Amino acid sequence: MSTKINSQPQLAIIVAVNINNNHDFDEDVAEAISLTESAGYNVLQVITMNRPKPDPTFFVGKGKLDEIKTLCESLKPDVLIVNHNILAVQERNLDTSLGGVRIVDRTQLILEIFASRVSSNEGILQIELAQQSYLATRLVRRWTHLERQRGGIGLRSGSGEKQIELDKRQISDKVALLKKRLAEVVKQRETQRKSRLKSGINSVSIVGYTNAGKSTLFNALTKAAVYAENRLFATLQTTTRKLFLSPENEIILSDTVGFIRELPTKLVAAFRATLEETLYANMLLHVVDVSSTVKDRQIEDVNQVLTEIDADTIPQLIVYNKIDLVAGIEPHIVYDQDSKPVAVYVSATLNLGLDLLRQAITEQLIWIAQNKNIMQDLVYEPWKFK
Ligand SMILES: Nc1nc2c(ncn2[C@@H]2O[C@H](COP(=O)(O)OP(=O)(O)OP(=O)(O)O)[C@@H](O)[C@H]2O)c(=O)[nH]1
Ligand SMILES: [Mg+2]
Repeated sequence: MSTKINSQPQLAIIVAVNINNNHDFDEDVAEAISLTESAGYNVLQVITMNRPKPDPTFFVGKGKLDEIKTLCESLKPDVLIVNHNILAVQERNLDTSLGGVRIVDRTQLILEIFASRVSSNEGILQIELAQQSYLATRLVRRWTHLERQRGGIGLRSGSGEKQIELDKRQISDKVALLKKRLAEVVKQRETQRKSRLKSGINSVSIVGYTNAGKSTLFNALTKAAVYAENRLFATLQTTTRKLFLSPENEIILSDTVGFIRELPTKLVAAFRATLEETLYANMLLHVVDVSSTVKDRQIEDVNQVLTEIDADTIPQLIVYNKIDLVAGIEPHIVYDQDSKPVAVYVSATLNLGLDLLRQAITEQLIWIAQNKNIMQDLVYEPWKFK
C-alpha cells in the first residue's frame, strides 16, 4: 500500500453493482461519486455491473474481478470503494486478490466522511465508538493480512487467533469507556432539555436526506450561521435556536445530521445521542429536495431511519425545498382533508415561501394541541427508548 502526502487527494476506483435491475441505479452511482468526493478522494473510474445477487465470495463476479484487477494495476488507485455494505469475508477475499489496494465499503466510507467532518467532543466520541464497533467485526481480516505480510507459516497456527482475542478485548474495553463518556454528555443535554420542556415551548426538529437543504433552511429561518455546503453530511451535530413564528409564538428549532440510504445500523446507534433531539420534538420538518428524481425513495429512506430510532410517530410537515430548480412550482401549503397542513413548497436560498412555512408550522402545532386526544396514542414515549 502506498503512502501519500496528506495534501494530495487519494485516488479511488468505485465499484457499483446493479443488483436485481434496480431502476434508480444511475442515481445510486451519482450518490456513490458524491460520497467518495465528500470523503476527499479523486474518482479515477466507476466500474458498474449487473448481477441478480452479490457473489458470496467476492461480492462481484469472477470476470469482473479480473477486470478490476487489471484496472488497479494500470491506474494504481489508493482505494477501491465498493458502494455496498459487504461482508468481512468478501472484503478479505477482495483484499487478497487485489493485493494491496485498500478496500473501503459503504459503511467505512460514511465513517470516513464523518471522521473528517466531526468537530464537537460528542461527535468525536460517537465516531470513535462507531469505528471501534465496526473494527471489531473486521479483525479477522486485519490479522490474516498481517500474517501474510510476515510470511510466517508457523504464525498461522494460533498466534493470530490469540492476538484477535486480545484485540477484541481491548476494543470492547474501549467501547465500554466511550459509551460511558457518551452517556455523561447525553445526561448533560437531558438536563438542558428538561428545563426547556418545563418552559412549555414547542420543539421542532429539521430532518431529511443529506444535502436536502436543512441547514440552509435553518439559517434562513433563524438567521444562524450553520455550515451548509454542497457535500454529503455537511452537518454532524445538532444546533438549536429559538425561532419566533409570530411575535406571540416561539418554538425551539433544531438542525440535525442528514440521513442516507442504507445508513448502517451501527452508525444510527452511534448517532443516537445526536438524533435524540429529534425524539423529543413535538413535530418534525421533513425537508425534501423537490428537484431530486428520487425524492420519493429519499422520503422512504428518511422514514425508515426515523422508524429505527422510534421517531416515526412524531407528526411531520413535509417541506419541499429547492422549488427554484423546478419550473412551474410556486410557494404554497398543502392541507389534508382535516385541514391540517401536511406540506409546504419553499426555496431556502431564495427565501421563497418562508412566511408560508412559519404559518404552516403554527397551524400544525395548533392542530396537534387541539387533537391531543387523537395524538395521545401516537405520540412517542421517550422513556421506552433504551
Ligand atoms: N437551488 C437551491 N439550492 C439549495 C436550496 N437550499 C439549499 N440549497 C443547496 O443545497 C446544498 C446543501 O445544502 P445544506 O443546507 O448543506 O443541506 P443539508 O440538508 O443541511 O445537508 P447535510 O447537512 O449534509 O445533511 C447547498 O449547496 C445549498 O446551497 C434551495 O432552496 N435552492
Ligand atoms: Mg446540514
